[in-house]
Amino acid sequence: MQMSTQTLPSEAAQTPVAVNPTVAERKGLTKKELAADHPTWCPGCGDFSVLALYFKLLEKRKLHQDQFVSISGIGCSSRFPYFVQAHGAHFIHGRALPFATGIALSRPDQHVFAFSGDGDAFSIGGNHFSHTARKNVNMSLVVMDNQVYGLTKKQTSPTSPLGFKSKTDGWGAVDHPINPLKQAISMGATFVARTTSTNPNHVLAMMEQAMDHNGFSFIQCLSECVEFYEGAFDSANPRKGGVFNEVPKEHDVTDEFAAYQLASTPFPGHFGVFYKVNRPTKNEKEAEIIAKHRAKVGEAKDWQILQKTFDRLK
Ligand SMILES: Cc1ncc(C[n+]2csc(CCOP(=O)(O)OP(=O)(O)O)c2C)c(N)n1
Ligand code: SF4
Ligand SMILES: [Mg+2]
Repeated sequence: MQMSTQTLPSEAAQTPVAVNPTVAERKGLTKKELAADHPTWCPGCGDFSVLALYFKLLEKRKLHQDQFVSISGIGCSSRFPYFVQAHGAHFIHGRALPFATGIALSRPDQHVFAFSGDGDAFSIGGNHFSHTARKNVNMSLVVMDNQVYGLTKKQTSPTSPLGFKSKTDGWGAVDHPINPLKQAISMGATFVARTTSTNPNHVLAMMEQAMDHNGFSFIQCLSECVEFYEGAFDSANPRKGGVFNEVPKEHDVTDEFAAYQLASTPFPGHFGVFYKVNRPTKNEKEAEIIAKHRAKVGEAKDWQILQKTFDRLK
């Protein structure tokens, strides 16, 4: 068979794309250019704030549409990518992370942001949350935690507190809620932070740090569902008589045990970075294996290697 020397998209994806100088000189995008559609969330939903701060982050870091992707699962919060005028996908319920992993591993030129809800990330997608954390895939996950299933109109979620009355727990929730921070730390996430949508500067600061982290960065962002769990986070909001306690300055973010202990503080707990360490990412490990293998096959292109493999199977 005659083999063409054409470069396939997957081959181009192996090496970070050299930034075209004219592109580098481009001005950062504005919120107006980044906003795709008017969000269909209920007026007052906490998710509006997270979206506005994501636009701010993209504006501030001068990211263009060809440098990032936004991936989500299903839920009110997961509508997120619809509202961003850039590459993204609103994927299957609970499956944002495997989809995002595929992009992260094959497109090192992209920063991958995943957005999820507490049901999407910790219930149906709980296994993916654990495994993406332990694999340390290079991406940022923001979970808009409203402690309820919003889209499906008020079912108990894995973070709903004991006694929460919902359509699935008419007498009040009886199941012990999960603590996403403790779960992320114990599963091997290398960046774990907590914020709340009512503190915009803090949300932006956490998103920036998450984005700058090399590895799996996870942010639990409290984001009120005004329709089905109104007032859930008042005790964390000084404007509603609550307290916003930052992670103490003396906290050592590399101390796993200290992070775990701090994450055990009863609600409203602390806000900030709980844990941050450096560990080789899955991206780096796979790139190393590919580079080693590539050295053995000389200049052969991906599809030529694949063809050889198929030929051997004939
Ligand atoms: C496989 C599958 N199971 C169940 C559903 C129904 N469903 C859609 S969203 C959702 C829960 C959403 O809750 P959450 O992730 O907390 O997002 P929120 O709406 O609160 O932002 C459920 C159960 C679905 N779409 N797909
Ligand atoms: S139902 Fe709740 S989570 Fe969904 S858009 Fe309305 S306020 Fe937001
Ligand atoms: Mg929810």
